[in-house]
Amino acid sequence: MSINRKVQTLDEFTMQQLRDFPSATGELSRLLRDIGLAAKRVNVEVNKAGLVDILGDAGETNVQGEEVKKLDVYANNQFMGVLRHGISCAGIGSEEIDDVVIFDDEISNASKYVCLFDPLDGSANIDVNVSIGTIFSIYRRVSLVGTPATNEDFLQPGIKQIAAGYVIYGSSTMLVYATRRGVNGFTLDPSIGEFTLSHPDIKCPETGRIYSVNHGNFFQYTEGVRKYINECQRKEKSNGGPYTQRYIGSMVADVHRNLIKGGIFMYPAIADKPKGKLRLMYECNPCAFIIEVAGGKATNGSQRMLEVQPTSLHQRTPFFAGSKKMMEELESFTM
Ligand code: P6P
Repeated sequence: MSINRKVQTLDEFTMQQLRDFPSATGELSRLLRDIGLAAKRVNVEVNKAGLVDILGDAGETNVQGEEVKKLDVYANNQFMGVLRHGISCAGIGSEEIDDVVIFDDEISNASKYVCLFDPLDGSANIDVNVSIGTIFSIYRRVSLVGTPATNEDFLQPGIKQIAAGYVIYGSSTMLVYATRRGVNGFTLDPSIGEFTLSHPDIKCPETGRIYSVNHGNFFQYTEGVRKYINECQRKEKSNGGPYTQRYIGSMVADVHRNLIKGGIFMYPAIADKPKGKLRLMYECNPCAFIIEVAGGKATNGSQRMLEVQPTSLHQRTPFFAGSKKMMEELESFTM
């Protein structure tokens, strides 16, 4: 009986990766399957957010001091729940929770991975139906497997990531993840309720014509960033007219567009956010990992993003990432 291999589901894809590496334990495949399950559950709620009273503030504020939307809470609980009840994760760090959560049960302690995630990034866009996303990052533990995970397992530089990815809840729902072997995109097929391989071996175009930045903060940026933005707008550019400016205000959507079409995304430091706005551990490092594996570059404005040594779970960082040549053009103005 021939099995329809034309449409490979996420689980079939990760199983195939396992076949290619017989020494692998299958833990990463199971972890990715757990993340895919939580993403499908979140997707259902995101898709009907306008229909039921799940909008609006949950009346709480999260560790960031931001008003928490009910979907934030739901998404956080879904991802934490599947990972806690799975068999491949020793603990998690979440944008929604002050400290890391060590699962500390026999099965979880025997897991070799920990996971960090922003369960629903861009949640301010929920009420206006703009694409939002989940971002996740997977590390191998540095603490002894068989014992409870420790803080050090989470505060590792991005270069140590085993895998990283995002889910974009947009016109379609996609899960994109990277390992060192490559970046692959899976589109949710509602007819079978599975993520199916739709974007194999994604490469970030070496250059592009889209620059993505919040122009409202222009006069707060450094001189070098301002000069680069002016360069993007210059008419008589050697490679044609001015670039196109696109800024969705939802990191996953902006990063995903640039990953596919080429472009550069910038969230520089500004006066009231001297260390930037975006979070190193569960927003910038996973996106930087994906962009680099796909052939692009990512920095904090002065250093390769993946080499930054973290000091705290929720630390912020300036973030510049995208097509290699556009990043090099930026660096000619800023570094
Ligand atoms: P600003 C959404 O709140 C978010 O964290 C990212 O998804 C997005 O890229 C950024 O903030 C937008 O921030 O200050 O431009 O609205």
